[in-house]
Amino acid sequence: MKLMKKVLSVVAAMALVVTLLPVNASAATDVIDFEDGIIPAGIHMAVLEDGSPDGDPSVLSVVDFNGSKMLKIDNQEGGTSKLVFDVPGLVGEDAALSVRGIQYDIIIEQTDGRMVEWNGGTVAATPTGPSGWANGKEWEINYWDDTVSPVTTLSHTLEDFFAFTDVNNCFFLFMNWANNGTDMYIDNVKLTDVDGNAVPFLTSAEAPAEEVEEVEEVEEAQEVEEAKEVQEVAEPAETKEVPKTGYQSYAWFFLVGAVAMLTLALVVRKRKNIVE
Ligand SMILES: [Ca+2]
Ligand SMILES: [Ca+2]
Repeated sequence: MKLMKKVLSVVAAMALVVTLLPVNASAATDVIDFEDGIIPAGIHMAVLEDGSPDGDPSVLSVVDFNGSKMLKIDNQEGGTSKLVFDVPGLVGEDAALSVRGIQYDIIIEQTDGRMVEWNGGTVAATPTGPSGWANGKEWEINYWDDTVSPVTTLSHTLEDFFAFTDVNNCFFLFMNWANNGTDMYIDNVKLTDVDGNAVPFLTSAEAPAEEVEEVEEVEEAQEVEEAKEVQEVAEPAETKEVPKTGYQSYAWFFLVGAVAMLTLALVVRKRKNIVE
């Protein structure tokens, strides 16, 4: 019974490691590509103080478009769509004031049969500087060849004078002033510091915190030897370059092997008991 208990505890610990791997692998990232289907809490449509939409009541969702998952801004009433990138919500309060630049890809789609025609507004208006509208660099896509525009990369870097100074007032605001009912698709969002280096997003900030707690419990509950096994398997997850599927198949292979060996040990011991 003691051996069986040990087998079960090791299997449980290793199964936890396997479920932990994808979470660790996506804990920090330099780009939001929406491939996980999630809209980060720091990205939302602008609202007025009473909570009603500021501009068009556009609806956000993650959709498959142009061969990738993208954030769709579904314009509802032909008004100005205003999308907020809340910097502390995306990179955490500690890193927020180090952010100076934003970049993302955009596609415009006209769904009423017309061409894309003229679309434009601000890449990233900010609450810093003399005027919230004037601070952001303007963009325009003037496309009359199709109902869907080619991918355009928009970027804006704040001059020193416009740098964020208040973590409670720290965001980039995208706007489309076309007011012609076009929908927008956003992808590959990046934030950079004053030197142009990526500031990592905290997209899975809540999930890893819960998982780490579980690991601590496991380590306390298990014997030192078993805790070592958990660490040995968990280490490769810190190396970003290896694909997730690689970790998972490796970990599952390890798990299956360990179960087989421990079961064999149990059987041998039982047979030994019978012989005795
Ligand atoms: Ca994508
Ligand atoms: Ca629409």
